[in-house]
Parts: sequence; C-alpha cells; structure tokens
Amino acid sequence: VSSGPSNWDAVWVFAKWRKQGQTTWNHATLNWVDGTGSGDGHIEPANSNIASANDNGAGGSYGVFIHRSADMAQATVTYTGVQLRWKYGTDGLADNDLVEVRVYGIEMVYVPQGSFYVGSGGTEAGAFYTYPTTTNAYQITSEAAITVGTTSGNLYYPNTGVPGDRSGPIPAAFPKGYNAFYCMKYEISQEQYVAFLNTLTRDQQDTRTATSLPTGTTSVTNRYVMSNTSTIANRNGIRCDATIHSSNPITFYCDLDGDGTGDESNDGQDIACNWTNVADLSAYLDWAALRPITELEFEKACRGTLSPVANEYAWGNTSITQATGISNSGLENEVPSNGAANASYGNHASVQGPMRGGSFGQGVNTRVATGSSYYGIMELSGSNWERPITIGNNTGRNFTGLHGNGVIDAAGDANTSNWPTSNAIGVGFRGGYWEHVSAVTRISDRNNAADVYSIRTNHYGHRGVRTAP
Ligand SMILES: [Ca+2]
Ligand SMILES: [Ca+2]
Ligand SMILES: [Ca+2]
Repeated sequence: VSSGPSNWDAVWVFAKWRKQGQTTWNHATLNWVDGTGSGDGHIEPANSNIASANDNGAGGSYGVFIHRSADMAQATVTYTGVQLRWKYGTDGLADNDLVEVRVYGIEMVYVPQGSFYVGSGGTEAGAFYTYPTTTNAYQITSEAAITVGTTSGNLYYPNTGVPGDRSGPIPAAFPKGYNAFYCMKYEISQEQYVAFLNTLTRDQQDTRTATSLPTGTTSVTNRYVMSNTSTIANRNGIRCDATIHSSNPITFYCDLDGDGTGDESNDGQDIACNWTNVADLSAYLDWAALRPITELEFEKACRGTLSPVANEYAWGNTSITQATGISNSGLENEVPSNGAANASYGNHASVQGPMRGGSFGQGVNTRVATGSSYYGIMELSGSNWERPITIGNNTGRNFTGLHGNGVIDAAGDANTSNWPTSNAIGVGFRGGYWEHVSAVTRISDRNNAADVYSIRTNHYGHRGVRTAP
C-alpha cells in the first residue's frame, strides 16, 4: 500500500547447498551488483522487486527480499519465473560439480524509515518516557545516540520490574528503529526450526535441542526434543525417530498428533516454536542471515508511526480478547475456537501453548480483529515471549546490528560480533506470552525488558529482523 503504513510484505529468500556425497550444508552467496534484482543478474517477474545488500563486501548477498512493487491489498501474490544468480565460484564450486540445493523463504514485513514513539504515556511497568513527565512518550527521530538520564528531555524509565540500569548512552550504532528494517511477520515456526535443524551437523543438532543426542547415541527415550519429554509438552511437536544413527545428522520432523509419522497436515508445522533459549534463537538467525530485533524496533514494529495510545496492545487499542480454545488443531487453518479472539494470553486451560502464526481474525480483516500491528506483523502481543536486545545493560547497548552470515560455529552457536550468547545477557523480554496476564502483553511493558534467563522453557520464542538494503 502507498498510503497509511506505506509498506509491503516480502519474502526473505536464501539457499543452502552441498556437494554430492557431502553431509555438510553451506550457505549460498548470491550475486550483488547494485542491489536491484535486474542489476544483480536476478530475474524479476512483472510487478515484483528483488532487493539485497552487499553482505560480504565483495559483491555477494546472503539472501534477497522479493516483494510486490505495485499496490495491492488482501490478496494472494503468485510469482513464477523468479531466478536468482548464485556466485557458486565464490562458494568454491566448479561448473561441473553436482550439488543439492535447498531454498528457504521467510515471510517478512517492511517497516519504513520514520520517526516514532517508545512508551505510551500509560502505566506499563518500566515503560519509556521523556524525563521528567511519565505520561509523555519519547520520540525517536534519527539513529543518533540517545542519552538515558534525568535531564529534562532525556529518555528515561522507572525502576519497576527488571527494566535495566537506567544508564546510557544508547550508541549511534545500536539499531533504534528509525531506519527501515524488515521484521518477520510471525514468530519462528516449528517447521522453520526443523528446517534449520535438518541442515546441521550431528554436534550442532545436539547443541540446538534439549534432548541429549551426541555421537554414539542410537536410541532416544525422550523424543520431543525441544521439551525433552516423552509426550508433547505445550504444543511443541518437534521430534525424531526413537532409533537414530550413531553419528550421522538426525532428521527431525513435526508430529503434533503424536502418531510417529512426521509432517502430516495436522502436525503443527505453523505453530510458533517454543522451548527455545537465546542461544537457539541467535543460532537460527545467524543461519538465516537475519539478526535479532532490538526493543526499540519492537515498539516501532507494533505501533508504527502513530501517536501512542496509553497502555495499548500491538493492535493499537486497550481491548484484548483471549483465545479460549483451539479449532483445527495443528492444521494450516488452526484458529481459536472463539472467533472474536485476537491474542493468546492468560493461561487458558484449553490453549496451553502457542498457536499457529496468524491464527486470529476469522473473516474480519481489521487490525484489532487480527491482533496485528500497524504494519500487519502478528502475535507481537501474546503467544511466545520474545527476546529483543535490551537497552537496559551495556551488553545490550553494545549491539551494533550486524547480520548473520548463514554460518554458525562447529558447536552450533551463532558467531556474529556483539550478538547475545548462551548466557542471555543483553537480551530481555517483550510482548508477554500465552500464560501471562494481559498487562504484560502491552507494547510498552518493560517489566522484564532486561531480565536474564538462559534456559529453554515452554513460552520462549523469537523473531528476527534485517536492516533494509
Ligand atoms: Ca503425525
Ligand atoms: Ca509474541
Ligand atoms: Ca555466523
């Protein structure tokens, strides 16, 4: 659309490859000349645009955004004939090498450059305001460094909950949400996490799952590998077979119905992936050549450029309707059993876990009914508890917004400079989750914005972003 949010949805497309006979997957380097699809040798179908960045500094990009280039709303886009030029020589391949290629797509939403507010002027715990008036939200108008403190006009926040050290500055390099970025439309799904696991080495897979699966293990008692339980816990159906090879990579699959056959239509592939820790999330984002979202970008992704509404949820008002059950469980059309629901929160006995990404708003395509943000980003309030980079401690403030390069280390961890690591310092929580009271799911709630938890549990999830090329 060219009015209102003036933005578009896109798909982030990247590829992995391996030579015939290899077990190890590699990230594909795509051609980059000027970042426009045609200039890069890619083929753009009519009414589409292909955009990318010079990620490796040598004319190579780690993926491309493909999006509609003409106005269109509430309809399905289908493109055929997209072609991406791969710099396989750069990746060490010869013309006659035989290779296997896997191509991935992640739904993203474009958040345009522009000024916006953090804090709503409401009563949320630890919320941002313009010192000294707690009812005045703080406006971010550039990517310049921000002073945190108690001089009139500074960004500040009350010491309610675990909001951080109330210190600064927030350096210029810290992504503030003023500049344009792409944000994942949904939380990382179980299918996406399985796709990631299934390109890893056995050692990496062992690190990125809760069940112990080291080389030498040939049978698995607890097969739901993210919760490490023998039965499904809180709707995470990711598992592997009970009998596994002693050293080869394991094939994981979704099996929400628990019948031992993976990736059937009712196996919950589109359910948000819970039972993940910060190191899992960083590794996924590095593998996908994305990066973590910051808590300033989180508020922009929710509120957009609109004036804040005190105590608002991600859809821009203070009214929230709880999902009280699940229909079509695990199917691609999974929905709350009460059609008016727009969020998963409040620990309803008939929900007890995240739901399918985009499951709210049956037949009514308004922002409030669908529980969507200003830009159409889903489940920012409720579902899984998301883990943005905090401005509440030095480790968080030192984040510079580097993107992943598609490659994680041999142990299975992300290895991008200034990213959060397994100790989870520098990361907090935003948006609440399926078990929380509604107040914690508000856009500006910072009750746990600098809280440090490194464990895997049934309500931790995430989404990634990428600075716009
Ligand atoms: Ca199944
Ligand atoms: Ca969420
Ligand atoms: Ca990396």
